[in-house]
Amino acid sequence: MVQEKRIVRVIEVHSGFSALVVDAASASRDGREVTFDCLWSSSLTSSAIKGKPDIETVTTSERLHIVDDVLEVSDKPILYDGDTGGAKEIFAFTVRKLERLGVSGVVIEDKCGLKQNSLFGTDRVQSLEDVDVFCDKIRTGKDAQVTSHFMIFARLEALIAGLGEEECLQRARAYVTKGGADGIMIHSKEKEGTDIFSFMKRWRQEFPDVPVIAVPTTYNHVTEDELQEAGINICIYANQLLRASYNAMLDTATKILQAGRAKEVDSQILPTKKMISLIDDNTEKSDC
Ligand code: SPV
Ligand code: MG
Repeated sequence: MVQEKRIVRVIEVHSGFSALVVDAASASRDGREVTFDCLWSSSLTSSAIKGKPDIETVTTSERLHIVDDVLEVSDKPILYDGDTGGAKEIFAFTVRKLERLGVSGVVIEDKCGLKQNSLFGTDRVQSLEDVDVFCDKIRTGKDAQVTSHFMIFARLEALIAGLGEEECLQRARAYVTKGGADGIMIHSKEKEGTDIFSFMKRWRQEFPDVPVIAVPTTYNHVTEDELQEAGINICIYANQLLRASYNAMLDTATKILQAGRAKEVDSQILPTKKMISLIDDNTEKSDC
């Protein structure tokens, strides 16, 4: 998909059900049909559905159960948010597990210590890993993979940690040339997105072809076309589906409490018939 030279559209899933929602989603934009190309297994939403903080407390086994559920019902490729990847010896096994499950790639971030979600920015301590240690981790993952297709992306947290573009560029160079990363993820929580565009301008001068992922959560006014123009290859909508479901569930729960019955919410929720056929569309097959 990256080689096709158009932006790859990725969205977060956190269950088999959310994967069915993504499969069902399509829209017409500028006269053509658009769908999501790929899925993102987010550490934030995989933690949030368990009511837990995004600090690597949800185990890899728990995370992989979710991915397994997703891949059983969706044919779309999936990228896995590998957090820091843990110790390199453990990351090697994570890579092999992901490959066996059918995951297309993993993104690991260059943080160390107790991982904090990037959207906290510098409100929390964001400690960055030593460059050589992180390169070694990427290299260990690349050596561990069995197929040539699996991709490892190095995620840059320097802008999140407030360390600036120069530090970010130096790290990105090292992760690709020394670590052997297949691509990078550039992350920021600035609202304007200007730091992303500035980084991309310099990055593309040096590395015209190395794939880059962006996660426009805070700079959500930026369009896919603008990201592509800046040289971004993959755009991840990293948490919008779970955030949408919180609002919808809270509203429904509140209205049921107010009315003392469920009739008032009927028009805003999935009809039961649609619900049961969505998760069981084999009626005809089981009839034969
Ligand atoms: C996630 O989706 O878990 C991410 C992206 O890592 S962010 O939450 O912005 O850190
Ligand atoms: Mg994450």
